[in-house]
Amino acid sequence: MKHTDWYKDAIIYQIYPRSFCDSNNDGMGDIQGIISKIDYLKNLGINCIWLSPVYDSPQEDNGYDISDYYSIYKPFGTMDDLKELINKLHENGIRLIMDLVVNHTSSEHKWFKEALKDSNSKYRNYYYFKKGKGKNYNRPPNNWTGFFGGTTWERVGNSPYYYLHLFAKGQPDLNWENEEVRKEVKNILKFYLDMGVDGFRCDVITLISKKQDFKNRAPTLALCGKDAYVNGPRLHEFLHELYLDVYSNYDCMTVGETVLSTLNEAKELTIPSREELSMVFNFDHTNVDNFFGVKWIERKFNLKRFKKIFSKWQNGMYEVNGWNSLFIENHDQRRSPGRFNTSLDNEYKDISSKMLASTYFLMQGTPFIYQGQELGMTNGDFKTIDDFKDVETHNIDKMRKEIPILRPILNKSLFRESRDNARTPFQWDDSEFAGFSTITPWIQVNKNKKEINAKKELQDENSLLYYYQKLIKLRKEYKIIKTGKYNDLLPNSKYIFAYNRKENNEELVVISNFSKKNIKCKLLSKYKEYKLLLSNYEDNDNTILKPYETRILYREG
Ligand code: ISL
Repeated sequence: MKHTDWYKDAIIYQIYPRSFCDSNNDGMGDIQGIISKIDYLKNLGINCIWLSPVYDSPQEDNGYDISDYYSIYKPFGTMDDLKELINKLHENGIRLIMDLVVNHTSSEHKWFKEALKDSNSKYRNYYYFKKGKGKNYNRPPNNWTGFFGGTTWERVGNSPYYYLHLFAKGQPDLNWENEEVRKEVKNILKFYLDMGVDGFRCDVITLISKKQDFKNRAPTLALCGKDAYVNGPRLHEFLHELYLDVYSNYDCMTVGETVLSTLNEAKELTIPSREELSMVFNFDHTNVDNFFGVKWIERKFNLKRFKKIFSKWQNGMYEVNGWNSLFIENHDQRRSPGRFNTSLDNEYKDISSKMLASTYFLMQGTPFIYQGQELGMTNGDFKTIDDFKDVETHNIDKMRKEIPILRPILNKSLFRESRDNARTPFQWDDSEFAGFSTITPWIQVNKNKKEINAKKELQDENSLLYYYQKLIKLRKEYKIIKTGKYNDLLPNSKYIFAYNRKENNEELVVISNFSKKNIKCKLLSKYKEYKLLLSNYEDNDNTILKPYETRILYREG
């Protein structure tokens, strides 16, 4: 099978299955629900789906804790449902990539259960078990801290041993040093590729290789020990091995969730000749409004900083023929309306969302749309901590209660940053449960379902939904969006994000006003002869950009 780069033409829609569509009315989304919405997806124009985990799981982290890689979580459906989904998507020209979560398993996975039961079992070496320190081993093996707050070590009963978990307690880390573990991963990959899956979104893939010293690291405010477990010494070797033994035999793609990678590290992961990953997710731009990459510590949005990040990644990847993914939302981020200087006011909400959409969608890379983003869905309206379901939110709430110095910061950011903001049920219509289900869903429906829902937007030709449809059409029609060189046209402007994509004499220009003011812009007269491909306003002036105005302009070579 020839390994091609179809992913460069992909427009990927992320589905978070719990919250997309509930076909059997048990309050939780499922695979048949997705099948029932294929026409909606086709109409939007996307040609690939990233499906967040549907494998069997106790759901401590909504499926990112897998207890059996070879079966489907019952409330989501069966393996036959998954096969039906793949076939029906393929019949409609839509590919499917699965979420590959292999940095850790669930603590309910049979490997881990065996490892706990018998310290001589071969499965003990599938994970990291280390002796604690101090009298009675009552201190963890080292001072590393994890992604959901607190130590990365959980003691096994009263034994001297602790196991490593970079995420929740129920997510023990796999030991990739062990060749048997890598064989298991390859078998999982082959199983799904043979079934017809087109690739994988590789969860926290940059964490799979750990420095083996397991020593203390200098204390830090954010993640302590990250130099020991991010981009570890054997990361490239492991990924290349997967490529040679599995990926190269299929026409598939991989996108790595490369948390905490620098541009140079990410380049190495995606340069095609190195045969590791097809592309990467970097989070520099979603960290623009926090300090130290810690979302709980808010930082004022700054457009110049935002633009600088994009220039760096666009140009950096272009130079080495690497490949970016383009996104502004996912299941771990809060919703974008009201973020990145966009507006939540009725008057400008859709206009500014269209502006943000044009700006990120036409860069070089593969664009992703997270379910509901195309409607302008907003953060949930949670009132008390009990309204939240997310394990991270509850862990951080615990820290807030236990560590007084963190309280003022977390009081401000906990509700705003909770991942559940992006996980409320998809708003299909304005009925009681937003057409997602006929009974109370697993997490509350957003009150604004009356104003924001798919049914309404499908009837309004000026909706955000149709704007995304138009952007997708542009990407399919203008090859320069795939190949042209990126160039920031106004790096010093505080209000305008303007860039072009150039190849020979052909040029595509995107000009966006990230403010609520009318802004004078000299570029408008410079490009006045260019063809206007799309804008969020009907009349465009030659000198002034209206509030949140965006224009996409084009000149043939
Ligand atoms: O959401 C985050 C913290 O607020 C991120 O740091 C996130 O934990 C990180 O991007 C890794 O995310 C992925 O792996 C996690 C899972 O909980 C996330 O949903 C997934 O996207 C563990 O599998």
